[in-house]
Amino acid sequence: MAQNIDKFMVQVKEKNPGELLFHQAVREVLESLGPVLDAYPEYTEACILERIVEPERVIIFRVPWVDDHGAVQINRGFRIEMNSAIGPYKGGLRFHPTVNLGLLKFLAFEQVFKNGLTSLPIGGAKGGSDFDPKGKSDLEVMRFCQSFMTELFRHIGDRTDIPAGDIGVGAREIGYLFGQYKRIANEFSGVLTGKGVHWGGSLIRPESTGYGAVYFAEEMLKTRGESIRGKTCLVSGSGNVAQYTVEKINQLGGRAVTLSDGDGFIYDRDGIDPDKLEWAMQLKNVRRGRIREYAEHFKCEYSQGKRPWAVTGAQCAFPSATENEISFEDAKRLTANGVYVVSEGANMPTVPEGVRHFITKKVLYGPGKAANGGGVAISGLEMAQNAAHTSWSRDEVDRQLLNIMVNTHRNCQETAEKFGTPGNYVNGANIAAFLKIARAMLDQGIV
Ligand code: NDP
Ligand code: 2IT
Repeated sequence: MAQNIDKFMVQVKEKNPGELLFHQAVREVLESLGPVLDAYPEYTEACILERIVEPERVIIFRVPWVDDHGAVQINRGFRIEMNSAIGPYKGGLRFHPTVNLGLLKFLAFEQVFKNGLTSLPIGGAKGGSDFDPKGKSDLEVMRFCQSFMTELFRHIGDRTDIPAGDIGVGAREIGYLFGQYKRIANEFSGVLTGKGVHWGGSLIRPESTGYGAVYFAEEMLKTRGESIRGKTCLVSGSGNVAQYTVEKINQLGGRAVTLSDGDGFIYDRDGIDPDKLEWAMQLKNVRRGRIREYAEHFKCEYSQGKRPWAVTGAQCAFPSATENEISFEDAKRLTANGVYVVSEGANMPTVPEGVRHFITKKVLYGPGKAANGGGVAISGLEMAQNAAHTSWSRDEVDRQLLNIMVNTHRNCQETAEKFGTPGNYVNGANIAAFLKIARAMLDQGIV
């Protein structure tokens, strides 16, 4: 199988030159699939692998806008419609200067598998722009979003492709994007998720990714008769996912001690309690400041230019910032310092050598496509509520979120066992998702 993977990867690299993150994501999935392809030769005959790595459609477009000084700015917009075998394209939009075709193809590829694990009828997509919302005024962000949607609107729809948020795209951006869609399409529909709760959004959608990553950790801990209660947790990032990860850790009796952003991290050894978290949310979501200010305000440690993985005394880690933020060295340091639970709120935050290290060390390691699926799952429930012209209570949505995370965990656990690698959630997630999507692709013929 290793030889076959190498051969397959040569083709993937030739067809997608320079897209290193995409190569990394594809290789990781392939490394899980050997036993499945042996058991089901029909998938090889039907070229499912060759098809699953090829986006169904890629849209790239110019996004011109005018800044507050009257200067013309040009960004690039993308939407990768990766796979619609089990439902309409679904996945977030990322606005960040590092956005390019390869980055979004990796995220779209991950999304296909993640969405397959939620049990909901949603295909996979990702999009975004190299636009940086940081340091821009609200009006600049609005003008950018309006220009972006003026092209994107013709490609999306509530039964075709339903974008949502990701890095740099939160409630403010979704509002501006929705406003422009409604204006030019002349329809009020569930074409985006993550909408405001007063105009079609779902309760718990903002909380869902972070809450879900903690629910997933709790399920992994249960397999050893343990829970989050009393555990010390390292959290990276300080955006949407990180904030609600900390909130749920607090609710379940754990203690989160770190938060970070692109500049550095804070270490609050007393714990980021609900009042401090509320302050951090104001800082990041309203004042749009830097995490350094938390350390100044609460008089705790701040490390410039570093990530929180060398902090000692923790048992759990929740990477919730960005891809490849846990290096091999970080992974080794984490386990040496006693961390034995890693639940990924971010997409692909651990480098491949780090993932292998966690698995060898029998860490309870929940890969992003399983552990952070709560966000897109509640997006799926937002679509269901919109389609039925109704809205469910907070408790109802949270109950469904917990249920989905428990089922995702069980599905990954049972699949890993069935295919001979008990406790390996990477294999469990990749195989369970692949089987679901591959079967649907086979049923639908050569498309
Ligand atoms: P936000 O924009 O709300 O927050 C992102 C956080 O990560 C910020 O603290 C940001 O710091 C930090 N960050 C971003 N890029 C980098 C970088 N290159 N290096 C260091 N820090 C960085 O995004 P989200 O919280 O929504 O997303 C975080 C992760 O979770 C991403 O991997 C995303 O794909 C994933 N995810 C998000 C879901 C969602 O529903 N929102 C669902 C599932 C996964 P700074 O302010 O300095 O940029
Ligand atoms: O990575 C992700 O799963 C997201 N950014 C959320 C996607 C969605 O459609 O809610």
